[in-house]
Amino acid sequence: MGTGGVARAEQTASPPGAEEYIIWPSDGAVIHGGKLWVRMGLRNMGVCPKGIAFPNTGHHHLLIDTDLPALDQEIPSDRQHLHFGAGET
Ligand SMILES: [Cu+2]
Repeated sequence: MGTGGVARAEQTASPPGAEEYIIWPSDGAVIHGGKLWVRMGLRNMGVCPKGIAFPNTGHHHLLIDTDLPALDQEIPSDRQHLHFGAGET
């Protein structure tokens, strides 16, 4: 998806014990230079592309320096709301 689009927040439950976490950078880290790799982890759940109905899977949205939108609202797709709808990890 290009910039300026939106993604609908899906209302599906995570499986018991599912845990999403960020390995790097650490919470509160300040990154200078504008480019970085984010290392994400996921336990007890799988990743798949947006729109694929497969049990216990989903895809990532990474929010940077912004507040979490209301979960019943569309999630923007822009420089502060990165959408990994192809199932990128
Ligand atoms: Cu999405």
